[in-house]
Amino acid sequence: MSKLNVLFFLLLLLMTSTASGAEDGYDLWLRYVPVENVQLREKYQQQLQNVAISGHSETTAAIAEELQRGLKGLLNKDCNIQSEYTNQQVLIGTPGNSPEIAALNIQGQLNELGNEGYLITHQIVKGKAILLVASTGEIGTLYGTFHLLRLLQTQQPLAGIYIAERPKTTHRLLNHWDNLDRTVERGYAGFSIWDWHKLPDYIDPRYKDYARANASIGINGTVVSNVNANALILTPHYLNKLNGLANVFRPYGIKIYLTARFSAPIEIGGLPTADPLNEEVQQWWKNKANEIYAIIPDFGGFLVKANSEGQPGPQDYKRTHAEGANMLARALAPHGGVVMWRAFVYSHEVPVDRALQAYNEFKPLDEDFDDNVFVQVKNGPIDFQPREPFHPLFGAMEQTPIMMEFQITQEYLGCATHLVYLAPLFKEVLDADTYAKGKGSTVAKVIDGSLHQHTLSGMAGVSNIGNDRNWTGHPFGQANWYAYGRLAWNPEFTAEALADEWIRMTYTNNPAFIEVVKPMMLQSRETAVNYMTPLGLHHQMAWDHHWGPGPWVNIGRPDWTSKYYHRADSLGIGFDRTTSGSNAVSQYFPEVRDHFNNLETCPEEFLLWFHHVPWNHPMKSGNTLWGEMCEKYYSGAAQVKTMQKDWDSVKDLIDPQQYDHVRQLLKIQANEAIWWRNALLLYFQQYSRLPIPSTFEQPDKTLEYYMNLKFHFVPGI
Ligand code: BDP
Repeated sequence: MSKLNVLFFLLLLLMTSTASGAEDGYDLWLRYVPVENVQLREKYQQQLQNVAISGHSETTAAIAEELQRGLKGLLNKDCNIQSEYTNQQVLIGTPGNSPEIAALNIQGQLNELGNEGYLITHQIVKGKAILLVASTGEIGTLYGTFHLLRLLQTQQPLAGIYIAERPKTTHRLLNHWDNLDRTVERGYAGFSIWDWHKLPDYIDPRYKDYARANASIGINGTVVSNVNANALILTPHYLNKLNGLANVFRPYGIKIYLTARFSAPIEIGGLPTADPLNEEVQQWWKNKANEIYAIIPDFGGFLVKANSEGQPGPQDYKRTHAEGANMLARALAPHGGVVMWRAFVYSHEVPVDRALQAYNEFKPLDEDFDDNVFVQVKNGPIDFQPREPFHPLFGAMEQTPIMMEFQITQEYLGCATHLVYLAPLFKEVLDADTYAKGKGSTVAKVIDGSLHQHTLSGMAGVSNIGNDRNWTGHPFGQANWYAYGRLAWNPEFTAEALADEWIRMTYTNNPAFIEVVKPMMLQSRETAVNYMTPLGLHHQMAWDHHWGPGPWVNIGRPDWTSKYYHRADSLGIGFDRTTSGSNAVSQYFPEVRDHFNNLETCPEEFLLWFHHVPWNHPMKSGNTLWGEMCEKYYSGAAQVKTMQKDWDSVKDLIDPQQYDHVRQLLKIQANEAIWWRNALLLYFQQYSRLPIPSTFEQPDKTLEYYMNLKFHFVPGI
């Protein structure tokens, strides 16, 4: 080959590899590349050559399209997919769309699994053993199909398979904090994926890929607008645009929900009031609901942030949260919609410890909410901190379905530059025991409705999705979206199992890679806690943008300052929430209250959340409190260095572009971990007046340096 030819060949190679765009992260965990184990791939090829997908709906078409795409990629071979069953090896369908499935003796089982549940097993059809993916609902068969593809992606054998799945919750939602101008509140992955200007005429292919990704993990609803709501989203102009999205999402079982600005009757309705007991206002919302359902017949309902952080609400008219929620619920009820009323409220007057306020407001209203109202509660009593004890409202409201609100976007966990796998955080909360009905009354059982026998149950996750090519900014942000959806489906899944699945589907099944990356993910949340807010510290972030450290923040309302939370003084540090302090502990059931209240039994990870502790307090490790703080901060920053080394060690095992993206972000994280460590320790040292042990590398900058850092443009505000 001449030099020119070689150059041309190389160029061609480069062009074809980038044109395929396979490794830019866009495909998420639906990365259908040939099964690495060749023997297994050949086996799958034999087992899945001919497939029948019964039915002629948009959903069954979506199933066929997904399977075609998945099998072609995974098996590296075109499969034969038909809509009529004629002796194929695989049959996907419902008793309603497939006479063969209707004739099987599995109807009782299918009924138990419900419309969204599914069965994957072998059955004899017309004398031949075939692989069956069946459900009573077509959405169930879509979920089953994604499960089947996941089995292939994670290299599971199909022989003797028996999978019976049903979601543990009825409502599994993403909450987008997306504004109409396409900025995303606390979003770090670019702008909103909703292109309002071009909708509904231009349907970005991303909408369908968004629906596919969500359906693949069982998410069945999305609130597309910010909780700090704009009433305009409820006007016909936007409702027509929403219809464009709803049409794309429907085949994938995803309903659209909207945030309802409480003052909308004034702002877009021209009424003088938004008082929920005013008949005209009630009628306005009824008309609005009718109008929405005329355009989007399967509209899901409203999410509401009211009387919180300046948002309007029923208390503006001296009405209760329940009166406000019920007014909306009654407008939606005839159409089957629900209201998700947020419990994230705290008063402007700051009368008591902010941690107490949601419980104080909502617990007395337990009997008052209509049947189609959820109260949506953040995982902890303050605000999505790196670590919080579970919110005391879990278990406390027997009559009301309580929906979990997690934050997938990393507002307080390093935005989209820190690798922090959030499943351990989610699980810590879900597995916590409320003792509401004695031992074993976990938060998971509260939110899946089983503890208090609710038919409505659910979870919401504040989305980390934006229009970045890889959706979430940090490639590992995808794992948090994934794990959230899977836990909303079943809170019993483990963080480890979900990390394992996600790694295999997103990167590789290579054990050498998994052995390194899985432990790295599982440790990463504790690492972030260590370099940000160990031992129960919380709310120590910078003013407004919440990205870097700011223990000195002392402006604005007291409960927006860091000092309000750390309470450091010459004697010690921590917020006394015991029975002799703010008494927040007493909002928990007695077993939990006593556990947290007692300095001896309070877990050290919540020590400074509940107790004000002297600097020389002896810790379990033998260190003093100050010594332990130093240890934690230094180990956090050191752990990020270890993550860097671990990641370097797997360099050759995955795509170079993917490897390099994470490598660069880890470098940022390593620097920022030191920033957090130094800023916090130097700041607290003013009070402890104790040295950072000489065994540790001393900070090379002064406290003043850190305090004077100013950032004018940080994403997410
Ligand atoms: C806080 C965020 C703020 C949100 C608020 C909420 O900083 O942007 O509006 O939560 O959940 O953590 O309403």
